Parts: sequence; structure tokens; C-alpha cells
Amino acid sequence: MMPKFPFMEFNEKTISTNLGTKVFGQRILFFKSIKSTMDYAKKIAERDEPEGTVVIADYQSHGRGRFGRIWKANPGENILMSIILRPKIPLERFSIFPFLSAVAVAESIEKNANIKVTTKWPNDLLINGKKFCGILMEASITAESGDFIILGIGINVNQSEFPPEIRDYATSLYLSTGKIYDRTELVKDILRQLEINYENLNKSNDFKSVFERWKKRCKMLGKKIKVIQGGKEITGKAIDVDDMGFLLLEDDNSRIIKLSSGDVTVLK
Ligand code: BT5
Repeated sequence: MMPKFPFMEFNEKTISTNLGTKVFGQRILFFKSIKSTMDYAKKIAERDEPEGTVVIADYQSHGRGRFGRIWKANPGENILMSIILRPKIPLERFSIFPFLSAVAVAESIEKNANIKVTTKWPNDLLINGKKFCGILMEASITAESGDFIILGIGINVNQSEFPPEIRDYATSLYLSTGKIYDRTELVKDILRQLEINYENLNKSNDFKSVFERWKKRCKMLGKKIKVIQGGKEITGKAIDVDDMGFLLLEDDNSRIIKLSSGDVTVLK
């Protein structure tokens, strides 16, 4: 079933109008179709494109997740964007940015769609236990153009159907609330919220509060989980996420294991 939604213009002009940010979205490069906003953003970041530039597309032919997995999104219905960041903090602390972004997107979507958004380690946002947003961070360490990060954000907005392989796990704002959303307004609000959270971190260096806000939304802590990491499966209790973004898992032998990545399933 396709939602019958009114045509809502969505491009760099609509997003730039009354955006009101200082850095995020001051330059917007919009594509009707692109391979992946990640690759394009990386290419221009290597050529000194400033912090805050947004590469955004109506459709990606090769949208990707972590470990080369595919991000599937119908044309014209979703938010698919990558943002260039040039953080001033030490490289080893860059792991905070997917968490900071997840909090910003969650706060913005809750406000706009009036719906409860939860976080799932490491990089998912869920509504009623189903994923509607994935965040992907790719860092580049270069002598020529300085260290930079490409922050990829994929949000299922007005999509009403998903391919069979993800149908049981994926949702959209439309499927969760029955409403059609103006992507321009959502993107603008997300960019504003991202800028606020990013500026606050730069001013305060308060990493803890970012993780605290992320953890408040996280339903898997304290629960028995299964993590698949590099083909290996580990089960145990999710204890905490530390201030570097590592998941602390207590395994069945009461050992605490620190995980930097993986795919989590909450066990019944
Ligand atoms: C992610 O990876 O969740 C990060 C996704 C980032 C996508 C954005 S879109 C803009 C930018 N440009 C890109 O090319 N990418 C970024 P991961 O945790 O690896 O999850 C990927 C998995 O989620 C897939 O293997 C599917 O199982 C599932 N998946 C794919 N498309 C989905 C969708 N639209 N909604 C929910 N789940 C999806």
C-alpha cells in the first residue's frame, strides 16, 4: 500500500530557507539520486569542504550500513544524508558522535512526531522495538585536509512497505503514526538539534551527559542479550555503555566483556 501524500518540495532550497543554524547545513548539496551520500561527502571533505556541509539525497542506489551492509530506502520518501564534521577533540573520543547524533535525532523526532524513541547499541533508533533510523560514522585521518568524520543518517519517514527480509524489524514514522511528514521540516529540525548538541559538547566537554541521555532511552540495558561480532556469538547481560561507547556485557561466567561493535538481539 502506497501512502497517497501531497507533493512536498524537498531540496537544498527548501531546507536552507529559515534554517537558522550557524554551521550545520550552511552548505547543502542535494541529489535526486546518488550512489551513497557517504562517498560523495568523503570525496568533498578530502578537498577541504567545511564542517557542517550536508549531502542529502532522495534516493541512493548503493546506500550502506556498517560492514558494507545495504541500507534500503524507497525514492522520495525518506531522509538520507551525510554531514561533514571536523571535530576538535582527540581522535580516540570520536566514538561519541554516533551517540550524540542518535540523541539529537531522537529528541527531534519525538518532538515532531509525538512518539517515544528508544536507542539500541550501537547505532539504531527504534519505535516500538522496530528500527526506523540507522546512523553510520566513518572517520578519515588525513594529513592534507585534517581529520574528519562523515556522519550518515538514514531515517524511514513516509515509507509504507519494506522488503521481506527487513519487514519484521523495520518501521517508519508513517507506519508508526499513520501520518505523512514534510521531510524538509524534519531535516531542518534535526540539523538544529544536532548543532545544539554538538556545540554543547564542544563548550562543556561533558561526554558523560551525552551517554546518560542516550542510556535513558536504551531499553536493552539490564537485559539478557545475544551479540554477534565478527561471526562469533556471545550471550550475557547488557550491563552498561561506557563513556567511550563500549558495551559492557557480563557473560554466562560472570566475566565483564567490553565490546566495540556487534549486532544485538534482546533475548526473551
Ligand atoms: C546502519 O547500519 O543502520 C546505518 C545506516 C546508515 C544509512 C545512511 S543513509 C545516508 C548515508 N548514506 C549511506 O550510504 N548510508 C548512510 P547497520 O547497523 O549495519 O544496519 C544495516 C542493516 O539494517 C541491514 O543489514 C538491514 O538488515 C537493515 N536495514 C536496511 N535498510 C533498512 C531500513 N531502511 N530500515 C531499517 N532497517 C534497515
